[in-house]
Amino acid sequence: MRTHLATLALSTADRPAASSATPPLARPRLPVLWLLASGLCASAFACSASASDGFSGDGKNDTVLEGGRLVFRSDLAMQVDQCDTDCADVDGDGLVDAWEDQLLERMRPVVRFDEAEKILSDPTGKVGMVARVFPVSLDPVEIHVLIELGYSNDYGTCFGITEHHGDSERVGMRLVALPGRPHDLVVSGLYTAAHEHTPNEHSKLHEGDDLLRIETRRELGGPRWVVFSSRNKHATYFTLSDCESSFIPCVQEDCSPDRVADPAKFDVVPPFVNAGEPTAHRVDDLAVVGFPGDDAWIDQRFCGGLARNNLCAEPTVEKLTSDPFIKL
Ligand SMILES: [Ca+2]
Ligand SMILES: [Ca+2]
Repeated sequence: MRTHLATLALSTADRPAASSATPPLARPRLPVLWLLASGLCASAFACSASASDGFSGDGKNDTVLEGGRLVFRSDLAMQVDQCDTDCADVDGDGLVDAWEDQLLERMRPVVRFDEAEKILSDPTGKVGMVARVFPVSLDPVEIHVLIELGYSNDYGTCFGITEHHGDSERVGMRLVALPGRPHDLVVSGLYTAAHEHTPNEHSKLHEGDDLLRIETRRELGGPRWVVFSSRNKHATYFTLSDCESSFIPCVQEDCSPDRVADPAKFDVVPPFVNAGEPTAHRVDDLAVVGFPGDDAWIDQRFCGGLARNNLCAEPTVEKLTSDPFIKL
């Protein structure tokens, strides 16, 4: 198990390649999971941030819980028209790309696996995130973040008969400005997709007091959101009880490690890429997060970097453009 976690973690080492496939970022990003893989820390979450990762834990580029609500604090300018240096906006959405990347680095969730999750022992197993950060409004500020949780395989239900290449799940975040604090955004909505767009869908939008049920764990000086990935099917749940109380025919949804010596080994912060916007891409080829042959923006089933067939998952572009926070 330890070896394969390292394999997953090492996929983070692809991140420099991701950077080379995209416009240069304003600052280097330390692959957090590389620390885990390299054995420099027993747990990525116990590591101190280095000076090179851009996250000092001193409140300048950080997260904090305020009244139970997750807040992102940055010392970078968010909007291009309020930015003096490192103001690239390749995807043309009015948000400074370096700020977008910083938000993803710090706010993308921990994925917590069940102790029997097959992807952790599959030599070809990969987990990666494909993200989009965009403004719905800049006055007042409302930012939406959509993150595809890409898995190389769905290991199936009903004795494996529905196993297929590629598994395309996702989460979403809605953030709004805090009064008088232009650099700080508070989470006002979270979305967890579970068997999205299927007859067994258990996707949920979390707002208001429901947000207080958020699970976090401390990392780099601040809390990081934890989501629960169901065993082998990878449906995303907000809490352990949400997962294990869901009913799906022929499936017993299990989440979170039970009766293991070190539960932290089942928490993964996958590598990510910021794909940009539908009309101005920052990346197309998802090889940069471990999925060669998959594309962020064309209408193509997601096959997790494995052989293509019609059983592969929903296209990544669907996960990046269908907005769960927009009420029709
Ligand atoms: Ca931008
Ligand atoms: Ca963007």
